[in-house]
Amino acid sequence: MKALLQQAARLLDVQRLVVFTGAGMSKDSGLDTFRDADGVWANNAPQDYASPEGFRRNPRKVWRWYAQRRRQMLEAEPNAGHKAIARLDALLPHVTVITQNIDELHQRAGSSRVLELHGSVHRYKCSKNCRGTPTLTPVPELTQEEPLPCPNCGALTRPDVVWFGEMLPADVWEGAVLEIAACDAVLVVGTSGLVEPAASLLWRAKSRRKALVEVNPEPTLISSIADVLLQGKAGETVPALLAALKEYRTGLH
Ligand code: BJW
Repeated sequence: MKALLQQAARLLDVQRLVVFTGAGMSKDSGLDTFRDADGVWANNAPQDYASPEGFRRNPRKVWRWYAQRRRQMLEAEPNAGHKAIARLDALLPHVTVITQNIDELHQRAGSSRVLELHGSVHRYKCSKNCRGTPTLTPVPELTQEEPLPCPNCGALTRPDVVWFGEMLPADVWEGAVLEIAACDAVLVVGTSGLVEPAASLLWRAKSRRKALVEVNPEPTLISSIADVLLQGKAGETVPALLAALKEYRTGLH
């Protein structure tokens, strides 16, 4: 593992780094992934809880499910992996986190540039997209069990997250594409790489010859294009990688 960490550190000592994360990033904070055996989809069908059709069929059920997950996410703390990623801001000139997660744990750990591809559980919006809903909402309102009406048009509100069949927020997507084009290397942590168009960013990076380092306990679809696979948990392996990067930089001076 030491040699792999050193190899990864050499690849990540760059001017512009993208850190691309998925649900495995927050597993060591006690939050479930989606597709692992004990994951979110094991007991909850995605078409019922993460699709516009599911919300139309039973808005109350979906709202309650997100209220419960929101509480879990509020109670969770950033793990050592989130904190190590935040510390990269002080080590490298330009670090952008592109996350599929909706838990805001990167922001709470202190990362300064975070692009949320799939939104945030801590915001809500009008289900009819009338654009009258505030984007930032006080937490007490969001922990309530019944769907709130949109203050602008009266339609039901919904979590500001991206469900299957929905477009990603255009400004965030464009920002992510630009960051991938401009970066020198990508650190990928805790994603299966199964969900599009998010995963296509990694293939785009590869086709532009960016270095790719992956952290995951299991090989994934992305492992085939990674220059280095660090097989391990985010909460342990990312801090070890940060230490290796610091050591590598010290050796250079
Ligand atoms: C650890 C660990 C530890 C464990 N440490 N690691 C092209 C081809 C095929 C399908 C499509 C395609 N283009 C679009 C689609 C359809 C669809 C899609 O991708 N489907 C696939 C599943 C087949 N995509 C969409 O619908 C997207 N929209 C779209 O494409 O719009 C354009 C369009 C519109 C209309 C018509 C057609 C096209 C939207 C996708 C939205 C995804 N939303 C969700 C829910 C968000 C809200 C919520 O949280 O409730 O986002 S689904 C879920 O998956 C969530 C995640 O962000 C996302 C990715 O999952 P992630 O993070 O990778 O988690 P897992 O569980 O898959 O993996 C966890 C990993 O962690 C594993 O590898 C573990 O080993 C690892 N791990 N412990 C580190 N301790």
